[in-house]
Amino acid sequence: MKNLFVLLLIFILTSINVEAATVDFSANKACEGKYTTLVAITNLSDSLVLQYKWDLNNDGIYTDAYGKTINYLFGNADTFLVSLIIVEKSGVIDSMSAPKEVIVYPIPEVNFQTDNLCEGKSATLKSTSTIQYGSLTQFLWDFYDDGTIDNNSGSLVYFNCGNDTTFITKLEVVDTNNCRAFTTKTTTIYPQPKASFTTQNACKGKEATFVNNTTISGDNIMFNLWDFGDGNYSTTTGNATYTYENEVIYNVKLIAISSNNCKDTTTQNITIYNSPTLNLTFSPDTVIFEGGSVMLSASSSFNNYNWSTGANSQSINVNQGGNYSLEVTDNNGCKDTKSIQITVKGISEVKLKSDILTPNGDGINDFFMIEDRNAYTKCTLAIYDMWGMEIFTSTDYRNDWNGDNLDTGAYYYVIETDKGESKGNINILR
Ligand SMILES: [Ca+2]
Ligand SMILES: [Ca+2]
Repeated sequence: MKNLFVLLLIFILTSINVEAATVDFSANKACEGKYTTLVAITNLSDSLVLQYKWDLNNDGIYTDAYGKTINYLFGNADTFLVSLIIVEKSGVIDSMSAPKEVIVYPIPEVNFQTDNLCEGKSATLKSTSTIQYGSLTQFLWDFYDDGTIDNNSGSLVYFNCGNDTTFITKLEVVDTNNCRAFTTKTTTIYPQPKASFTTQNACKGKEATFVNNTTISGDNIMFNLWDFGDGNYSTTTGNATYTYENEVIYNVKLIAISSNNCKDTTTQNITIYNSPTLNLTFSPDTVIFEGGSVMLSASSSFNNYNWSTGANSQSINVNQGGNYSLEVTDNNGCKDTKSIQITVKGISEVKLKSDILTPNGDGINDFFMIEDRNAYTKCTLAIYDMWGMEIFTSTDYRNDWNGDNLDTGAYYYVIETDKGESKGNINILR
Protein backbone atom coordinates (compact mmCIF):
# COMPACT_ATOMS: atom_id res chain seq x y z
CA MET A 1 0.00 0.00 0.00
CA LYS A 2 2.78 2.33 0.89
CA ASN A 3 4.64 1.47 -2.33
CA LEU A 4 1.53 2.11 -4.34
CA PHE A 5 1.18 5.56 -2.74
CA VAL A 6 4.78 6.43 -3.60
CA LEU A 7 4.26 5.34 -7.21
CA LEU A 8 1.11 7.41 -7.42
CA LEU A 9 2.91 10.46 -6.04
CA ILE A 10 5.74 10.05 -8.56
CA PHE A 11 3.17 9.72 -11.35
CA ILE A 12 1.35 12.86 -10.24
CA LEU A 13 4.56 14.85 -9.91
CA THR A 14 5.74 13.63 -13.32
CA SER A 15 2.37 14.57 -14.85
CA ILE A 16 2.47 18.04 -13.30
CA ASN A 17 6.01 18.51 -14.59
CA VAL A 18 4.99 17.67 -18.17
CA GLU A 19 1.83 19.79 -18.16
CA ALA A 20 3.60 22.75 -16.50
CA ALA A 21 6.06 23.41 -19.43
CA THR A 22 5.55 27.06 -20.35
CA VAL A 23 6.56 28.68 -23.65
CA ASP A 24 6.88 32.44 -24.03
CA PHE A 25 9.44 35.00 -25.13
CA SER A 26 10.43 38.60 -24.55
CA ALA A 27 11.38 41.15 -27.22
CA ASN A 28 13.12 44.50 -26.82
CA LYS A 29 11.81 47.77 -28.26
CA ALA A 30 13.45 47.99 -31.65
CA CYS A 31 13.43 50.77 -34.17
CA GLU A 32 13.07 50.38 -37.91
CA GLY A 33 16.32 49.16 -39.45
CA LYS A 34 17.62 47.76 -36.13
CA TYR A 35 17.81 44.14 -34.91
CA THR A 36 15.16 42.89 -32.47
CA THR A 37 16.46 40.60 -29.71
CA LEU A 38 14.01 37.79 -28.87
CA VAL A 39 14.63 35.62 -25.75
CA ALA A 40 12.68 32.42 -25.05
CA ILE A 41 11.09 32.16 -21.59
CA THR A 42 10.24 28.72 -20.23
CA ASN A 43 10.08 26.89 -16.93
CA LEU A 44 11.97 24.00 -18.48
CA SER A 45 15.55 23.74 -17.45
CA ASP A 46 18.03 24.07 -20.33
CA SER A 47 19.10 20.47 -19.73
CA LEU A 48 15.70 19.21 -20.79
CA VAL A 49 15.55 21.31 -23.99
CA LEU A 50 16.78 19.99 -27.31
CA GLN A 51 15.86 22.99 -29.52
CA TYR A 52 14.08 26.38 -29.65
CA LYS A 53 12.42 26.91 -33.05
CA TRP A 54 10.96 30.23 -34.17
CA ASP A 55 8.25 31.19 -36.65
CA LEU A 56 8.96 34.84 -37.35
CA ASN A 57 6.72 35.35 -40.40
CA ASN A 58 3.55 33.70 -39.02
CA ASP A 59 3.38 31.01 -41.73
CA GLY A 60 3.21 28.13 -39.23
CA ILE A 61 6.65 26.87 -40.19
CA TYR A 62 9.20 27.03 -37.37
CA THR A 63 12.38 27.21 -39.40
CA ASP A 64 13.05 30.98 -39.39
CA ALA A 65 15.54 30.94 -36.52
CA TYR A 66 16.90 28.62 -33.84
CA GLY A 67 18.14 29.25 -30.35
CA LYS A 68 17.02 30.50 -26.97
CA THR A 69 18.17 34.06 -27.84
CA ILE A 70 18.03 35.32 -31.39
CA ASN A 71 18.64 38.67 -33.11
CA TYR A 72 16.39 39.33 -36.04
CA LEU A 73 16.02 42.18 -38.52
CA PHE A 74 12.34 42.58 -39.39
CA GLY A 75 13.19 45.24 -41.93
CA ASN A 76 10.33 47.67 -41.73
CA ALA A 77 8.30 49.31 -39.01
CA ASP A 78 5.22 47.19 -38.31
CA THR A 79 3.61 44.76 -35.86
CA PHE A 80 4.72 41.14 -36.45
CA LEU A 81 3.14 37.92 -35.09
CA VAL A 82 5.87 35.65 -33.70
CA SER A 83 5.62 32.18 -32.15
CA LEU A 84 8.06 29.72 -30.66
CA ILE A 85 8.10 25.98 -30.02
CA ILE A 86 10.43 24.10 -27.68
CA VAL A 87 11.49 20.57 -28.56
CA GLU A 88 12.36 18.65 -25.41
CA LYS A 89 14.97 15.97 -25.37
CA SER A 90 12.17 13.58 -24.40
CA GLY A 91 10.58 14.30 -27.76
CA VAL A 92 7.79 16.31 -26.24
CA ILE A 93 7.05 19.52 -28.18
CA ASP A 94 5.83 22.51 -26.21
CA SER A 95 4.15 25.42 -27.99
CA MET A 96 2.57 28.79 -27.29
CA SER A 97 -1.21 29.00 -27.08
CA ALA A 98 -1.17 31.82 -29.69
CA PRO A 99 1.41 33.94 -31.57
CA LYS A 100 2.56 37.08 -29.83
CA GLU A 101 2.96 40.62 -31.25
CA VAL A 102 6.41 42.09 -31.76
CA ILE A 103 6.47 45.80 -32.61
CA VAL A 104 9.17 47.45 -34.69
CA TYR A 105 8.90 51.23 -34.21
CA PRO A 106 9.29 53.69 -37.06
CA ILE A 107 12.19 56.11 -37.06
CA PRO A 108 11.44 59.85 -37.23
CA GLU A 109 11.31 61.68 -40.55
CA VAL A 110 13.87 64.39 -39.92
CA ASN A 111 14.01 67.74 -41.65
CA PHE A 112 14.42 71.42 -40.81
CA GLN A 113 13.87 74.89 -42.24
CA THR A 114 16.08 77.93 -42.00
CA ASP A 115 15.23 81.61 -42.13
CA ASN A 116 17.14 84.89 -41.88
CA LEU A 117 20.51 83.34 -42.66
CA CYS A 118 21.94 86.80 -43.09
CA GLU A 119 25.29 88.31 -42.13
CA GLY A 120 25.30 89.56 -38.56
CA LYS A 121 21.69 88.47 -37.94
CA SER A 122 20.12 85.88 -35.70
CA ALA A 123 19.04 83.04 -37.98
CA THR A 124 16.09 80.81 -37.17
CA LEU A 125 16.36 77.03 -37.55
CA LYS A 126 13.12 75.14 -37.12
CA SER A 127 12.70 71.37 -37.07
CA THR A 128 9.92 70.11 -39.34
CA SER A 129 10.60 66.50 -38.30
CA THR A 130 7.69 64.13 -37.76
CA ILE A 131 7.11 60.76 -36.11
CA GLN A 132 4.31 58.26 -36.80
CA TYR A 133 3.91 57.09 -33.18
CA GLY A 134 4.76 58.82 -29.95
CA SER A 135 6.49 62.17 -29.97
CA LEU A 136 9.91 63.69 -30.48
CA THR A 137 11.77 64.28 -27.24
CA GLN A 138 15.20 65.56 -28.29
CA PHE A 139 16.53 67.87 -30.99
CA LEU A 140 20.31 67.75 -31.25
CA TRP A 141 21.70 70.60 -33.38
CA ASP A 142 25.31 70.30 -34.47
CA PHE A 143 26.53 73.35 -36.36
CA TYR A 144 29.59 72.75 -38.57
CA ASP A 145 28.87 68.95 -38.22
CA ASP A 146 31.92 68.58 -35.95
CA GLY A 147 30.35 66.08 -33.55
CA THR A 148 29.80 68.70 -30.85
CA ILE A 149 26.14 69.44 -30.18
CA ASP A 150 25.76 73.22 -30.11
CA ASN A 151 22.12 73.43 -29.08
CA ASN A 152 19.68 70.85 -27.69
CA SER A 153 17.06 73.27 -26.40
CA GLY A 154 14.26 72.27 -28.74
CA SER A 155 12.76 72.26 -32.21
CA LEU A 156 13.28 76.01 -32.72
CA VAL A 157 16.78 77.42 -32.23
CA TYR A 158 18.69 80.52 -33.20
CA PHE A 159 22.11 80.93 -34.66
CA ASN A 160 24.18 84.10 -34.62
CA CYS A 161 25.40 84.54 -38.16
CA GLY A 162 28.88 85.92 -38.61
CA ASN A 163 30.20 86.90 -42.00
CA ASP A 164 29.15 85.36 -45.28
CA THR A 165 30.11 81.67 -45.09
CA THR A 166 28.94 78.13 -45.85
CA PHE A 167 28.96 75.09 -43.52
CA ILE A 168 27.09 71.87 -42.72
CA THR A 169 24.36 71.77 -40.09
CA LYS A 170 23.30 68.40 -38.67
CA LEU A 171 20.03 67.79 -36.82
CA GLU A 172 19.37 64.52 -35.01
CA VAL A 173 15.99 63.88 -33.43
CA VAL A 174 15.04 61.25 -30.83
CA ASP A 175 11.51 60.06 -30.06
CA THR A 176 9.77 58.53 -27.03
CA ASN A 177 10.74 55.01 -28.20
CA ASN A 178 14.37 56.16 -28.40
CA CYS A 179 14.24 55.83 -32.16
CA ARG A 180 16.46 58.42 -33.78
CA ALA A 181 17.35 59.84 -37.19
CA PHE A 182 19.42 62.70 -38.53
CA THR A 183 19.88 64.85 -41.58
CA THR A 184 22.53 67.29 -42.70
CA LYS A 185 22.14 70.42 -44.77
CA THR A 186 24.48 72.97 -46.21
CA THR A 187 23.88 76.25 -44.43
CA THR A 188 24.83 79.39 -46.32
CA ILE A 189 24.93 82.81 -44.67
CA TYR A 190 24.05 85.49 -47.19
CA PRO A 191 25.13 89.14 -47.59
CA GLN A 192 23.06 91.66 -45.63
CA PRO A 193 21.70 94.79 -47.36
CA LYS A 194 22.14 98.23 -45.78
CA ALA A 195 18.90 100.11 -46.30
CA SER A 196 19.19 103.87 -46.81
CA PHE A 197 17.21 106.64 -48.48
CA THR A 198 17.03 110.42 -48.65
CA THR A 199 14.02 112.65 -49.03
CA GLN A 200 13.03 116.29 -48.72
CA ASN A 201 10.09 117.84 -46.96
CA ALA A 202 7.23 118.23 -49.39
CA CYS A 203 3.93 120.01 -49.96
CA LYS A 204 0.44 118.63 -49.50
CA GLY A 205 -1.03 117.36 -52.74
CA LYS A 206 2.38 117.44 -54.46
CA GLU A 207 4.60 114.47 -55.19
CA ALA A 208 7.29 113.72 -52.58
CA THR A 209 10.40 111.89 -53.81
CA PHE A 210 12.36 109.19 -51.94
CA VAL A 211 15.82 108.48 -53.32
CA ASN A 212 16.95 104.95 -52.56
CA ASN A 213 20.63 104.68 -51.48
CA THR A 214 20.51 101.04 -50.29
CA THR A 215 23.74 99.08 -50.74
CA ILE A 216 24.61 95.36 -50.74
CA SER A 217 27.75 93.56 -51.86
CA GLY A 218 27.74 90.07 -53.31
CA ASP A 219 23.98 89.97 -53.85
CA ASN A 220 21.14 91.95 -55.39
CA ILE A 221 18.20 93.84 -53.92
CA MET A 222 15.13 91.97 -55.12
CA PHE A 223 12.67 94.69 -54.12
CA ASN A 224 12.11 97.59 -51.73
CA LEU A 225 9.02 97.85 -49.59
CA TRP A 226 8.06 101.45 -48.75
CA ASP A 227 5.76 102.22 -45.83
CA PHE A 228 4.72 105.86 -46.30
CA GLY A 229 3.50 106.17 -42.73
CA ASP A 230 -0.15 106.91 -43.56
CA GLY A 231 -1.24 103.28 -44.08
CA ASN A 232 -0.15 103.12 -47.72
CA TYR A 233 2.65 100.96 -49.11
CA SER A 234 4.36 100.33 -52.39
CA THR A 235 7.16 98.16 -53.71
CA THR A 236 9.82 99.38 -56.08
CA THR A 237 13.12 98.25 -57.47
CA GLY A 238 14.58 101.72 -56.86
CA ASN A 239 13.27 105.14 -55.89
CA ALA A 240 9.72 105.95 -54.85
CA THR A 241 7.32 108.86 -55.14
CA TYR A 242 4.22 109.54 -53.10
CA THR A 243 1.64 112.32 -52.75
CA TYR A 244 0.44 113.11 -49.23
CA GLU A 245 -2.98 114.60 -48.59
CA ASN A 246 -2.41 116.02 -45.10
CA GLU A 247 0.08 118.44 -43.55
CA VAL A 248 1.58 116.07 -40.95
CA ILE A 249 5.02 114.71 -40.07
CA TYR A 250 5.09 111.14 -41.39
CA ASN A 251 7.49 108.34 -40.42
CA VAL A 252 8.59 106.67 -43.65
CA LYS A 253 10.04 103.16 -43.53
CA LEU A 254 12.11 101.41 -46.20
CA ILE A 255 12.61 97.63 -46.05
CA ALA A 256 15.23 96.46 -48.56
CA ILE A 257 15.00 92.73 -49.36
CA SER A 258 17.81 90.82 -51.08
CA SER A 259 17.37 87.95 -53.51
CA ASN A 260 18.25 85.61 -50.60
CA ASN A 261 15.57 87.21 -48.41
CA CYS A 262 17.95 89.18 -46.20
CA LYS A 263 16.21 92.34 -45.02
CA ASP A 264 17.23 95.69 -43.62
CA THR A 265 14.97 98.47 -42.42
CA THR A 266 15.51 102.20 -42.05
CA THR A 267 13.10 104.99 -41.15
CA GLN A 268 13.04 108.74 -41.63
CA ASN A 269 10.57 111.54 -40.98
CA ILE A 270 9.14 113.73 -43.71
CA THR A 271 7.27 116.95 -43.00
CA ILE A 272 4.35 117.73 -45.30
CA TYR A 273 3.49 121.44 -45.48
CA ASN A 274 0.16 122.96 -46.30
CA SER A 275 0.09 124.20 -49.88
CA PRO A 276 -0.57 127.96 -50.39
CA THR A 277 -3.73 129.20 -52.10
CA LEU A 278 -3.30 132.03 -54.57
CA ASN A 279 -6.15 134.35 -55.53
CA LEU A 280 -5.68 136.77 -58.39
CA THR A 281 -7.34 140.18 -58.23
CA PHE A 282 -7.78 142.65 -61.07
CA SER A 283 -8.61 146.34 -61.36
CA PRO A 284 -10.69 147.73 -62.91
CA ASP A 285 -11.89 144.82 -65.07
CA THR A 286 -10.74 141.78 -67.04
CA VAL A 287 -12.19 143.59 -70.04
CA ILE A 288 -10.22 146.71 -70.91
CA PHE A 289 -10.68 149.19 -73.71
CA GLU A 290 -8.10 150.03 -76.28
CA GLY A 291 -5.52 152.27 -74.70
CA GLY A 292 -6.57 151.23 -71.18
CA SER A 293 -4.86 148.93 -68.72
CA VAL A 294 -5.60 146.57 -65.82
CA MET A 295 -3.69 145.88 -62.62
CA LEU A 296 -3.29 142.15 -61.83
CA SER A 297 -2.27 141.27 -58.25
CA ALA A 298 -1.75 138.35 -55.91
CA SER A 299 -4.32 138.96 -53.15
CA SER A 300 -1.82 138.08 -50.41
CA SER A 301 1.94 138.21 -50.18
CA PHE A 302 4.26 135.27 -50.88
CA ASN A 303 7.97 134.58 -50.88
CA ASN A 304 8.31 134.58 -54.62
CA TYR A 305 6.22 135.63 -57.66
CA ASN A 306 6.73 134.33 -61.16
CA TRP A 307 4.45 135.88 -63.79
CA SER A 308 4.11 134.46 -67.28
CA THR A 309 5.39 137.83 -68.47
CA GLY A 310 8.67 137.19 -66.61
CA ALA A 311 7.83 139.78 -63.95
CA ASN A 312 8.58 138.95 -60.28
CA SER A 313 6.46 141.56 -58.48
CA GLN A 314 3.23 141.03 -56.55
CA SER A 315 1.30 143.14 -59.12
CA ILE A 316 1.66 143.81 -62.83
CA ASN A 317 0.02 146.30 -65.15
CA VAL A 318 -1.39 144.78 -68.33
CA ASN A 319 -2.52 146.64 -71.47
CA GLN A 320 -2.52 143.71 -73.91
CA GLY A 321 -5.15 141.00 -74.20
CA GLY A 322 -4.25 137.36 -73.48
CA ASN A 323 -3.82 134.78 -70.76
CA TYR A 324 -1.66 135.80 -67.81
CA SER A 325 -0.54 133.31 -65.15
CA LEU A 326 1.22 133.69 -61.82
CA GLU A 327 3.07 131.04 -59.83
CA VAL A 328 3.74 131.90 -56.18
CA THR A 329 6.08 130.14 -53.77
CA ASP A 330 5.75 130.28 -49.99
CA ASN A 331 8.42 130.06 -47.27
CA ASN A 332 8.29 126.22 -47.35
CA GLY A 333 8.81 126.14 -51.12
CA CYS A 334 5.19 125.14 -51.71
CA LYS A 335 3.61 126.63 -54.83
CA ASP A 336 0.26 127.54 -56.34
CA THR A 337 -0.62 128.82 -59.80
CA LYS A 338 -3.58 130.77 -61.15
CA SER A 339 -4.28 132.36 -64.52
CA ILE A 340 -6.58 135.05 -65.80
CA GLN A 341 -7.85 136.00 -69.27
CA ILE A 342 -7.71 139.71 -70.24
CA THR A 343 -9.83 140.90 -73.15
CA VAL A 344 -9.31 144.17 -75.02
CA LYS A 345 -12.39 145.84 -76.47
CA GLY A 346 -12.22 148.35 -79.33
CA ILE A 347 -14.44 151.53 -79.37
CA SER A 348 -15.79 152.64 -82.77
CA GLU A 349 -18.13 155.47 -81.67
CA VAL A 350 -19.49 157.21 -78.56
CA LYS A 351 -23.07 155.92 -78.04
CA LEU A 352 -25.97 156.18 -75.60
CA LYS A 353 -27.50 153.02 -74.20
CA SER A 354 -30.92 154.55 -74.85
CA ASP A 355 -32.21 157.92 -76.09
CA ILE A 356 -35.18 157.68 -73.70
CA LEU A 357 -34.94 158.57 -70.00
CA THR A 358 -37.75 157.29 -67.67
CA PRO A 359 -36.56 158.31 -64.17
CA ASN A 360 -39.18 156.45 -62.09
CA GLY A 361 -36.74 154.25 -60.15
CA ASP A 362 -37.78 150.94 -61.81
CA GLY A 363 -34.18 150.22 -62.88
CA ILE A 364 -34.94 150.76 -66.57
CA ASN A 365 -33.59 153.89 -68.28
CA ASP A 366 -33.44 155.70 -64.91
CA PHE A 367 -30.10 157.34 -65.76
CA PHE A 368 -28.53 158.95 -68.80
CA MET A 369 -26.14 156.11 -69.77
CA ILE A 370 -23.08 156.31 -72.07
CA GLU A 371 -22.04 152.89 -73.37
CA ASP A 372 -18.61 151.61 -72.28
CA ARG A 373 -18.10 154.69 -70.10
CA ASN A 374 -14.96 153.08 -68.61
CA ALA A 375 -13.34 153.14 -72.03
CA TYR A 376 -12.90 156.92 -71.71
CA THR A 377 -10.41 158.62 -69.48
CA LYS A 378 -12.08 161.96 -70.15
CA CYS A 379 -15.85 162.42 -70.44
CA THR A 380 -17.84 165.67 -70.30
CA LEU A 381 -21.61 165.96 -70.67
CA ALA A 382 -23.83 168.98 -71.30
CA ILE A 383 -27.68 168.94 -71.51
CA TYR A 384 -29.65 171.77 -73.15
CA ASP A 385 -33.35 172.49 -73.39
CA MET A 386 -35.06 173.17 -76.70
CA TRP A 387 -34.25 176.87 -76.38
CA GLY A 388 -30.54 176.19 -76.11
CA MET A 389 -30.26 176.84 -72.41
CA GLU A 390 -27.70 174.67 -70.59
CA ILE A 391 -29.49 172.89 -67.74
CA PHE A 392 -26.88 170.27 -66.70
CA THR A 393 -23.15 169.92 -67.09
CA SER A 394 -20.38 167.64 -65.85
CA THR A 395 -16.68 167.55 -66.74
CA ASP A 396 -16.29 164.00 -65.43
CA TYR A 397 -19.61 162.36 -66.13
CA ARG A 398 -20.17 158.97 -64.43
CA ASN A 399 -23.49 157.80 -65.86
CA ASP A 400 -25.24 159.24 -62.78
CA TRP A 401 -27.66 161.95 -64.11
CA ASN A 402 -31.35 161.05 -63.74
CA GLY A 403 -32.86 164.08 -65.49
CA ASP A 404 -33.18 166.03 -62.23
CA ASN A 405 -36.80 167.21 -62.13
CA LEU A 406 -37.13 168.13 -65.75
CA ASP A 407 -40.52 167.79 -67.41
CA THR A 408 -41.37 165.29 -70.06
CA GLY A 409 -39.97 166.45 -73.34
CA ALA A 410 -37.05 166.45 -75.76
CA TYR A 411 -33.63 167.74 -74.70
CA TYR A 412 -30.30 168.06 -76.43
CA TYR A 413 -27.02 166.50 -75.27
CA VAL A 414 -23.35 166.98 -76.10
CA ILE A 415 -20.76 164.35 -74.99
CA GLU A 416 -17.06 164.90 -75.42
CA THR A 417 -14.52 162.17 -74.68
CA ASP A 418 -10.83 161.54 -75.34
CA LYS A 419 -11.92 159.15 -78.12
CA GLY A 420 -14.54 161.28 -79.85
CA GLU A 421 -17.85 163.04 -79.31
CA SER A 422 -21.57 162.54 -79.75
CA LYS A 423 -24.54 164.94 -80.01
CA GLY A 424 -28.29 164.36 -80.25
CA ASN A 425 -31.71 164.33 -78.58
CA ILE A 426 -32.69 162.67 -75.34
CA ASN A 427 -36.39 162.26 -74.50
CA ILE A 428 -37.51 162.40 -70.88
CA LEU A 429 -40.79 160.59 -70.17
CA ARG A 430 -42.62 160.81 -66.82
CA1 LIG B 1 7.99 30.62 -40.59
CA1 LIG C 1 29.11 71.60 -33.65
